[in-house]
Amino acid sequence: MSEIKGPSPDAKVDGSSLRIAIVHARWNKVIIDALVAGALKKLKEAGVKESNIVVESVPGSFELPLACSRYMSIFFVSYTYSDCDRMIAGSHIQAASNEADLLGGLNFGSGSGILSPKFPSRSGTPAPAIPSANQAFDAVIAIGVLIKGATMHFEYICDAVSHSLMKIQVDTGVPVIFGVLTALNDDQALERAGLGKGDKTGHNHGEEWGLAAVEMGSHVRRWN
Ligand code: DLZ
Repeated sequence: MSEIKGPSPDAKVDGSSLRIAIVHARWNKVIIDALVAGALKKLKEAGVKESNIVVESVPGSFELPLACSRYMSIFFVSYTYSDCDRMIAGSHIQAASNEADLLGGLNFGSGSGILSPKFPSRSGTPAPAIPSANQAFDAVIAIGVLIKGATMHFEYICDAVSHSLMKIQVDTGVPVIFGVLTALNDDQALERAGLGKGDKTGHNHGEEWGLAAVEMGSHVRRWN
């Protein structure tokens, strides 16, 4: 009996207007690199423009939730004030973040909800909530490779990271794609990046994560 896994290949979505962030850990780098490449390949095939993709790295998987949540608080701003029009776009996220600070009062991740940041206008009149189409990213792909060792470290990190990533996406309404492999040994992880040995090459799961980001990003635009 053939086993069908993963989303239907028929689910073709146009990603040409989407902005996607990939945040990846650097532990197990060979596997990470293959997964990131797989995700990028599918993003591009779906039409996501290179200029609308940002790739950021953090040391390990434990750092992924914080990085993802910060990325969601950074806006591509196309926003009109009474006395200034500004466009902040592109991949210079730190610059965008600083610029947003300068513009006054973007509320970073303090629980006020990133879809309606407090953005006071210069005249003192509260500015309207920024529509979700203007948020920095339509989806964030969190990629990490956790491989079980001799201690309980693996279990704690897997548990913390998976719960935190889920919480971030539910709390913010921005899809977080769970690209964290939780493997019991090196071979399991290699196979899931399409790097397995012999006749067990496996399949690169990064590709599904890319597709999932495009699909969820476009769903959320429609739902908002
Ligand atoms: C410490 C650690 C260990 C033992 N294993 C992994 C791993 O398999 N995959 C991974 O992404 N990160 C690992 N780390 C690092 C932690 O995720 C984290 O970076 C450090 O504990 C510092 O917070």
